Amino acid sequence: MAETRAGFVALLGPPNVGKSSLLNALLGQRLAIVSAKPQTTRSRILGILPRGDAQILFLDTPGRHRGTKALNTSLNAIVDEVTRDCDLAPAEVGESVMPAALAEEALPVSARKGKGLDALLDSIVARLPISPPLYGSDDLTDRPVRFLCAELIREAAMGLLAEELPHSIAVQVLTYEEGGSRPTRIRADLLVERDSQKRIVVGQGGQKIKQIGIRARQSIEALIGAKVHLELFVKVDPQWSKSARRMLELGYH
Ligand SMILES: Nc1nc2c(ncn2[C@@H]2O[C@H](COP(=O)(O)OP(=O)(O)OP(=O)(O)O)[C@@H](O)[C@H]2O)c(=O)[nH]1
Ligand SMILES: [Mg+2]
Repeated sequence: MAETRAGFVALLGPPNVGKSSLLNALLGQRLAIVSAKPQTTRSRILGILPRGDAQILFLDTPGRHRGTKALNTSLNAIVDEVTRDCDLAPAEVGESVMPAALAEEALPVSARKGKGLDALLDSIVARLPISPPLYGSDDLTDRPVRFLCAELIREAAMGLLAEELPHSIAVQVLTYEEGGSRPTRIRADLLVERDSQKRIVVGQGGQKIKQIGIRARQSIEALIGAKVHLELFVKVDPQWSKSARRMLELGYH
């Protein structure tokens, strides 16, 4: 029997350097959300890639950053945990992201142009432990589809809102009902921390939340391959980024 390999490969690095973009490029699928603003990723995102006889288990992580809010502490704890538990991690975490211990060996990659990805994957596979596959052959991630939908809604909001506000936003999917021949019906809360933020997210005459809804619906339809009816509600929840329990409920753990 052919020798199979499988292992966890961490994507580690400072905020906003392109870790999630690289994950998506390597998977050939938009799994992790991306934005031009730092602190986009808020949890460990597993992306499963079969390659020949190997199974690469990528772990996208939040960028390590300073800050003492419960959210920052919890994000850094995720980075520590993944660093400790993975089979391969960057030899040196600097400005660039290198998801493998490639001592002295540097591989130029571009997530945007899709350059260098094959060489990187070959290099990773060669370093994975001998192991049977750890997940099903069709699995893409361990996250439920409603979490991925919540993330796509947050991505749309991050893209359409100015500088500071995105960090105050969280999304919770309330209902997810597959409709058979009818559109999948999704209702979600878009949480902010203050009333003033709610006004900005709703926008004049509800224009901003309408734009967020349209963009998010298109991304979700592309993900699940079905028509979607999306309803968004903007709510003030001053506690979400201060409470560990609340963050767990939101899937940021
Ligand atoms: N030109 C170029 N831009 C890139 C590339 N990869 C990512 N970017 C851009 O860099 C920005 C950050 O990308 P993300 O993938 O969200 O970065 P991240 O490291 O996951 O960020 P955090 O989750 O906030 O730590 C986005 O605007 C991307 O479009 C690349 O290969 N080339
Ligand atoms: Mg990210």
